[in-house]
Amino acid sequence: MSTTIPIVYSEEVREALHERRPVVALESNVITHGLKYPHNAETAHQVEAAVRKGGSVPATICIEDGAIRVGMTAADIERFASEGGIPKVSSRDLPVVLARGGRGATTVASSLVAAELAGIPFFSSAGLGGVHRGAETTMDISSDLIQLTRSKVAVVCAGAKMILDLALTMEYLETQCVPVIAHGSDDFPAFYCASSGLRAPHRIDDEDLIAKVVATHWAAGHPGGVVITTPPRDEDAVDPVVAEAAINDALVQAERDGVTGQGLTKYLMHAVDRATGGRTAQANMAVLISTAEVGGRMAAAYARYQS
Ligand code: PSU
Ligand code: MN
Repeated sequence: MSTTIPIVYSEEVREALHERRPVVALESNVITHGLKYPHNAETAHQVEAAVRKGGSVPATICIEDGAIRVGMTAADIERFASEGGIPKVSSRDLPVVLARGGRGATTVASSLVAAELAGIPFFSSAGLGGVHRGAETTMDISSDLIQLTRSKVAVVCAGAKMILDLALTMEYLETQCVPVIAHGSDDFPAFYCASSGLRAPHRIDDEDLIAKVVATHWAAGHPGGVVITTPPRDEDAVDPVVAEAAINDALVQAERDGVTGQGLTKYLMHAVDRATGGRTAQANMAVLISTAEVGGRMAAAYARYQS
């Protein structure tokens, strides 16, 4: 028996793909696990509006009734935002949740799987998962990075989450042959902050040239993605000294509470939000939105390049 993965498209996304108009895939784990209600629902809608402003059609992805939804409806977003207990589904969980007819919120990694299956070459989120601090003993490396080596999807983001070891994250991407292109800055951004202190291997401000780089990567036979970074806007960025202090405290708390595995990213992000009086959550929302607009422009540039 051959198995096909059920995919349910929203009308708008189906039409856009049919007419070869640009589409940007978006994750849903940030709705269920990243932000609190009702900010999560409001932000998800603002992210979609930002993709449109950039010139593309948004396709927020989730799993419902054992099918991949590509293009969540407003009702889907409200349900995911307000109901507790919807599981985080990363790549390793995807076949189990689909085969069981279950539901879940997709991470960057599983959203990339879904985007490629749906024929969407661009994805946007605020920050990638990456190599965690202390990974030399815990081996905690986000499957977001591994999936980038396996799915032909370009990812537009404000770098990787600052709670991570960003130098090791960059090393990993280099080792795994994933191109990193910085748009609008010399450095790899740190999600809440404009710079991680690490220089990006390439800076390209011309969006049409970035589209050509993505097309060239795939023409050369690479089976994976490309990371395109865009820094947070000055008015949204958090003071790096404040963020770093909060992260260090959060790491100590996580160790004390024995938090490891798939719950760690959420635990750390929320601890940092509390320590900064919500400042980082605010930045997270703003960066999701500003990044989505850039993602919309990049996907549009890629569609122009392809035509
Ligand atoms: N928690 C948040 N915001 C997020 C995530 C978790 O406050 O954005 C996410 C993203 O969905 C990302 C995932 O893909 O966490 C990475 O998790 P892990 O480090 O467990 O791979
Ligand atoms: Mn992990």
